[in-house]
Amino acid sequence: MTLRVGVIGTGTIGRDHIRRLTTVLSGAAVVAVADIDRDGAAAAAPPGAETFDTAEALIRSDKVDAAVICSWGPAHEEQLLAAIAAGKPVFCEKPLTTSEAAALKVMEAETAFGRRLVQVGFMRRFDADYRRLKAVIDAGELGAPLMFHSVHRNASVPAGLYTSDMPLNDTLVHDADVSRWLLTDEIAGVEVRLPRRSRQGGELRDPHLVLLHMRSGAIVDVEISVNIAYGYDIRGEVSCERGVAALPNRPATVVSDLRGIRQAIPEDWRQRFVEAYDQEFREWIAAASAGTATGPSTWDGYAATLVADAALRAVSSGNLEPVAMIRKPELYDVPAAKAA
Ligand code: NAD
Ligand code: ISE
Repeated sequence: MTLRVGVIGTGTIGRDHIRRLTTVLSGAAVVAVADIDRDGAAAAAPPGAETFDTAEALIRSDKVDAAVICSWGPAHEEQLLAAIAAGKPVFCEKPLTTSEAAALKVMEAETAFGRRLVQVGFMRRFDADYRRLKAVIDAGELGAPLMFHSVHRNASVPAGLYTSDMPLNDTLVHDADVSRWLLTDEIAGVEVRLPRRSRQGGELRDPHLVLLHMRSGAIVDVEISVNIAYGYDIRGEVSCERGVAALPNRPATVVSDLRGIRQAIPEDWRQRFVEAYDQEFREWIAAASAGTATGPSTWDGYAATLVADAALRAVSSGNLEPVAMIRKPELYDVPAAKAA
């Protein structure tokens, strides 16, 4: 059976996901697209796919079995609620929502439905290097994880569109999610320090040094630099009681010439995580074809939203801001070892 997918939001990542669903992966076909920019949607539609005027019409259509949401964060809530109301599996790019209240609404709707329908786009959980790192920590030979050093560097972000809150509510959410997943822990509080401002981004607040205080007492330090010019550089190292485990340097051809010896660095997230996005969608297609969702859940999206909110409060207060989660609904109580 081929899963008939409708893609909402045909901007940068929407088009990249259409490409992978259409030309890389099997088991799915993009049969519908929608975007507030209708012409953009029509241009991105693969042959034979219908262009809808609204996301809601696409979700309700009998031609569509499952939806992929790649619109801007503030639009996710309404689109997720529409997919849950239609009982259709939905992949939603991060962030799940842009407010705690919205995340709770989505969670209430999904728990009332009674079956998981939502997978959130935290693709690092599908990256082979991160999966191997987690396997080492989970094996326990190195003892308990004490510190995680996470580095998240973007070569550049779109001037004007990417605002000063976004390093925390758009970019940090990946580090927050991967910290909870890698350490099998929850984030209890957030501190933010603002180093000297980089002149690369004009008035943009950048870089940030974020401290995530985990419930276990472990501490995660995160460097967020979004205009570092040289490339997209993601690093991670976990210090445990009896050793250290780190992401490897990415393999890249070694070029030797008049300028010396060098290796290319990925330009952006599309290059660095290409295999992770492919695997993320392989697993989504399998679950959605069975009418459900696995992998990062609404609960995980809610957790990341709370961390982003706390980080933004920490910028204003200069204090350690607490993260208070509601009790986890049973629907999301997957044994840690099974969670992607
Ligand atoms: P983009 O601006 O390139 O594209 C967003 C598209 O959504 C635009 O075409 C816009 O017209 C459309 N849109 C906005 N509101 C809409 C609505 N109500 N209905 C239909 N279409 C609507 O942005 P992007 O970089 O493609 O990011 C899209 C989403 O993907 C964001 O949530 C972003 O955080 C996320 N993202 C995730 C990753 C990742 O690594 N997982 C990487 C990039 C972006
Ligand atoms: C973008 O939306 C992503 O999700 C990327 O993975 C991240 O590195 C970037 O900073 C975000 O803007």
